Amino acid sequence: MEESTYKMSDYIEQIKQAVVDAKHKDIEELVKRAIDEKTDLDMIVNNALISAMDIVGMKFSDNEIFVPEMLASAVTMKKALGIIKPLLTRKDAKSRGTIMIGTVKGDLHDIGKNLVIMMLEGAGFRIIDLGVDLSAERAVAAVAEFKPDILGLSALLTTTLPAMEEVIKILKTKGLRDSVKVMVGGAPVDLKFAQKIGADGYGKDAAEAVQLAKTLLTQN
Ligand code: B1M
Repeated sequence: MEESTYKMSDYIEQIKQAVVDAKHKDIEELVKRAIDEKTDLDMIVNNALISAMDIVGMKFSDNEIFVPEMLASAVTMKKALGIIKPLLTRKDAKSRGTIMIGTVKGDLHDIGKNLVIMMLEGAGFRIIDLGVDLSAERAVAAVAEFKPDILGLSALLTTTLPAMEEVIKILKTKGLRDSVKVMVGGAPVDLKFAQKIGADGYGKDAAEAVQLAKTLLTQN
């Protein structure tokens, strides 16, 4: 018992460090081993991977690392998520509804969005991924074409926050605002901002995004 507890925290620490150090060649093997040893998936995601990106962000703010290193850590994290994704998503369940989701214009950060997608898929939602650098025009055209139940918008840069409001404005202009719920998220987003721009809800993290999506769909 003690040995397995030790092993689990050891794996968490090793995975976290491997992402911080951008050990992209080793990460998949390490994550597979941790999973084989029954390390908790939530702990791998939250305590190892997301914690690692927080450290990377701090190092970047302190000028200890620069964009290439930050990118290499992001690549490493994506490889780790690639191993975890099939274990979180279910293919059997009947769809709870369709969610279209993208990172707004000017913003290339997609790890958080992809994690939110993984959790939503795991909860039984059908996802249409609109990728990154999503212009308001493209988002609104996609809503008109695919008629999702929810449009999810992600932003990681304070400079790209106004792009979320732009999407909502154009939805209104085109008469589509009442046809779709809009949920927003990302590190610089908070509830106050979501309310200010007229979004239907805000998710702090992937777990909250799933809860919010379920709630929004019961309001239909
Ligand atoms: Co960038 N970057 N980055 N970056 N980057 C941040 C965001 C930053 C905080 C780093 C820092 O300074 N400490 C900073 C932003 C400062 C600010 O605006 N206040 C920053 C900067 C400045 C930049 C550049 C401008 C750097 C430069 O070029 N000088 C540049 C911008 C490029 C662009 O987008 N146009 C840039 C580039 C990059 C890379 C490309 C190198 C890489 C991204 C790779 C990729 O995503 N494919 C990168 C990375 C990796 C980061 C950090 C280190 C990590 C982001 C991440 O993946 N976090 C980040 C620092 C940090 O966040 N600590 C930083 C892990 C992820 C799981 O969390 O995305 O927050 P997060 O998602 C969470 C929640 O926010 C929420 O759920 C997720 C899961 O819990 N969530 C939602 C997210 N979307 C949601 C949607 C929802 C609901 C919840 O509903 C729809």
